[in-house]
Amino acid sequence: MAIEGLQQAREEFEAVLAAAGSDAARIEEVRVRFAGRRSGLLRDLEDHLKTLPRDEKPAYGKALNELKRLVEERLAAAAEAASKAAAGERLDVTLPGRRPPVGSLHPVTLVRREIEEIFLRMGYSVADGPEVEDDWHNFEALNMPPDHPARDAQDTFYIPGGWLLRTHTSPVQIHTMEGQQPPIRVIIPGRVYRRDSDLRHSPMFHQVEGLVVDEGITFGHLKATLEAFVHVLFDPSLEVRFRPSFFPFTEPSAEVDITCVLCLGKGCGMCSGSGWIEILGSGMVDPRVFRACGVDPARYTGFAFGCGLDRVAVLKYRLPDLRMLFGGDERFLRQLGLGVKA
Ligand code: 2NL
Repeated sequence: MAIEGLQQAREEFEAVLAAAGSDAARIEEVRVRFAGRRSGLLRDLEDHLKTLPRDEKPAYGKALNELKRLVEERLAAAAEAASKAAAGERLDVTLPGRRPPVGSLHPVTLVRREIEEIFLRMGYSVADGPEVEDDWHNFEALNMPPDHPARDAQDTFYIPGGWLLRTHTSPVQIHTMEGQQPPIRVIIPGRVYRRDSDLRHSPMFHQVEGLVVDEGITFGHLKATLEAFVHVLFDPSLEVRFRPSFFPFTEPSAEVDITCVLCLGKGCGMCSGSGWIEILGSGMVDPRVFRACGVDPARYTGFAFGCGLDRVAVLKYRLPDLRMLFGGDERFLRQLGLGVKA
């Protein structure tokens, strides 16, 4: 066999190896056929070399060595590619499973539940109502006539057909009084909506409001109740102060401040240097609100209050930005130590 025979052997090898693809067993068959030590084709060609005349040996031997090297290299490369492909497909059933991340309750939910617990222990019930309301329940019955500034289209999301997204949870209290005579002791947590969006405002936020109506309810009841509430919610060592204020639905009205929970009264960024943090709005229910709901203001008095849940969450969890509560970033919950354990 002359040198052309080697060329033919090479072409055949390349064709057969290509046909084997990444099938390890077929690559092994190709190896045995061409490079097998006992009966491979290369071995036969070596035997043939020995039978050649002396002057033909050098050229043939050189070409044969080149062919051997090529066969070895191609076989090694094919075997490696095959083993990589196999590893990619392999399923190791002994690997431990991945734990699904375990979630946690949102800080606003935790704060809401905590507040519900405090008032349930004081004998209140928890009520809820629709987030889409009519003008009467959200404004008119709360002593906010059509020209009242709080009704400005800037603040309220209106829905075609005379509906709106409630701007506070007070309409639920109106429904409560419409449907039930006193005594009433109720709190209403829920989502509320205002056209407001900046560092401290989100267009959707959470409120809890409370309402107590009975014979003989006084501002003293309001003070004692709200003092007890903030002492349990934050800390009994905090000072509480009542500051005169105005709301259309209460008279008199007061805002409630507590010692700043961050600086304990020294003054910091959170309290704008004042040492006090506003935590509640409150007041004695205006007789006009009672009349609008069919409650007799000659017989009954009552107090009401409102508190922003998101703000309480910011204070309790020391959040630098209120918007973190609404970002839906699970890293945020993990950082708070509230959950999403991997
Ligand atoms: C605040 C102020 C307040 C009320 C809410 C209320 C409800 C009825 C009658 C009278 Cl049905 N008042 N709610 C009263 C005073 C203040 O909230 O700053 N909220 C975050």
